[in-house]
Amino acid sequence: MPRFDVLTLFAGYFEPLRSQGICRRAFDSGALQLHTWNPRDHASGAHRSVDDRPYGGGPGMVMLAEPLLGALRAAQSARAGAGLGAAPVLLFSPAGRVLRQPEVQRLAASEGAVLVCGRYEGVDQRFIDLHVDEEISLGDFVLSGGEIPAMALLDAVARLLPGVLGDELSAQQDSFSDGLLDCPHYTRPPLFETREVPQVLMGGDHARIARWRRDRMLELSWRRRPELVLELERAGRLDRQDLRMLAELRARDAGQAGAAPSATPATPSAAPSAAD
Ligand code: 9D3
Repeated sequence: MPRFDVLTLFAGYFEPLRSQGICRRAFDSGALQLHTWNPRDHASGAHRSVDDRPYGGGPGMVMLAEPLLGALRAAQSARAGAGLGAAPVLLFSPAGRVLRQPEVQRLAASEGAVLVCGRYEGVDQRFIDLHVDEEISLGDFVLSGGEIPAMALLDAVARLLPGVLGDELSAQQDSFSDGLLDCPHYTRPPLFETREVPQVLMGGDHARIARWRRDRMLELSWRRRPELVLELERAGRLDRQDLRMLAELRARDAGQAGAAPSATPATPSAAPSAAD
């Protein structure tokens, strides 16, 4: 049962998680615990400042180390009082490593973590050096702070907790838990505008349906995210039929003689044909 302690100047961001959707179910059932700590409650001086101008000049403000440390000590003390060990301290920062599902899975199976939400231009580097175990980013775009990334992490953890989704299978089977993009899905009606549902899904041959879905996952991943397929191949996580499909996809690419994949990968040198 993970517990998360969030250091934030804006605890109000987290209220909707407590009152709506999957996260609410996780909190209500006790499968997930959330506490917030405001650095301002640990700030000193008449103005209770939590930020100041950067040494060396430049734009924006920097979060002070001392109020963050006060909030961190309060959080770790409360965790110790609840019988928990020292938790890892994760800072949300655009300079962090991009969050991926294996880390979400580890956190869901753990006692939780302290999540530090940065604001302004950043956090005094000495707090990071001395007290942060890991920096996490949501990707290469600019937000105004770490609160939304923290909420994203909590949502991703909540849906993995036993009894929360009500459907244990979808958490296990979905995109990324096995390292590929998901296959396309269809429901009624059988004919929509000009398009029919693929015939294989309308028959009852479950082995054929499973193979068709796996092939579509491989095909879509190969076109949009070839590095995901290459990683599974490298790790020996593709079976014989997967490898046959992959050989066919490579043959198609070769047949198109240098034609770009339909969604060009971020790095042209990482295109499928360059990697084998
Ligand atoms: C000019 C340098 N900027 C870095 C891109 C400064 C800066 C911008 C925005 C520093 C911090 C922020 C606030 N962003 C986060 O705290 C943040 C974030 C993000 O902006 N994008 C993706 N993931 C994350 S995790 C935390």
